[in-house]
Amino acid sequence: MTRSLHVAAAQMGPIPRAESKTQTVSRLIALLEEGASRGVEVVVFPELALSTYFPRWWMDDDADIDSFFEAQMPSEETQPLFDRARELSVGFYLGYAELDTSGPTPRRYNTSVFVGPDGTIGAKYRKVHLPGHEDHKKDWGNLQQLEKKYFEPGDLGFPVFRAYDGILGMAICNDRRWPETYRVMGMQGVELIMIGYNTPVHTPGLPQHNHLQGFWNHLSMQAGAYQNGSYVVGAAKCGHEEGGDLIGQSAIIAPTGEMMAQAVSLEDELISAVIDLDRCEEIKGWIFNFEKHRQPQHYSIITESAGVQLPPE
Ligand code: CDT
Repeated sequence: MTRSLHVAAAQMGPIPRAESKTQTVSRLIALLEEGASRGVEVVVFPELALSTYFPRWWMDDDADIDSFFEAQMPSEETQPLFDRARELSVGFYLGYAELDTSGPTPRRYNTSVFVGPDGTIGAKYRKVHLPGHEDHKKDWGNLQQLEKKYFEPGDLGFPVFRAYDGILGMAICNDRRWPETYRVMGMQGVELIMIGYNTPVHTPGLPQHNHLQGFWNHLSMQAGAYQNGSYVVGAAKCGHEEGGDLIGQSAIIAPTGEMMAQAVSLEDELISAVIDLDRCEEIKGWIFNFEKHRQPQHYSIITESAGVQLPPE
């Protein structure tokens, strides 16, 4: 093994609305410390890891909404996590709600950062694929998916970056269902894709999908890993949270699509595996050798339109 890396997914159980950010950050630090005690070098935390999954609620009051967002990263509350990571020399991926006040109007994004083992932010990603709706579906109660109300689509694309002698990238929750997410990073040579998620078991009106959520979770991440010859680490926030159930099944997936580790609870749980980034080449250099086998002249419909273009009647 020449480019080995010890990676972890730090799954989190439910975060009640009443839990303070300081309490939540102490849970993150406990998971980080467990990782460090095992020799883990990089920990992937969930999407929106600093609060409950607030897009389930319709909120009108700006102060209520702002309470879930971070105008600074690190903030006063999250600084202890950054400090502990630096002391332990452990890097991490952290999902949070970002309030960007750098321009003339404030903007809100569903964001993740990669923080290197030196405790500084090395890369940022803003969620591109926002699920759900922006209208108030009152009869859905606390099972709404109001990401389109609270966030705007990310404006940073799918950047990859060099760290740990490899090429790393990030995605957030719903992004993991889209092959484009993985391919755009695959085209930049990505070797480890870090993904945090909050996925409800139940979508109102579709009870027939409840038992499939776990299947789709792994199906998407395993396919994305294999088809791009990249490791994928997916970290869930899960369990019974504010009246709704979120799936778990955090996973570490090899570039062959094989499952290397999987969470077995719906609580705070750290899973880890030693990966070999050199194994990406088994897939990237053969069956999915893009340079040799891709035929981009036939793929233009993918970037020319978002919607389906039906054939003439
Ligand atoms: N957080 C997030 O993106 N959740 C979505 C729910 C989809 S249901 C409209 C997901 O893809 O898991």
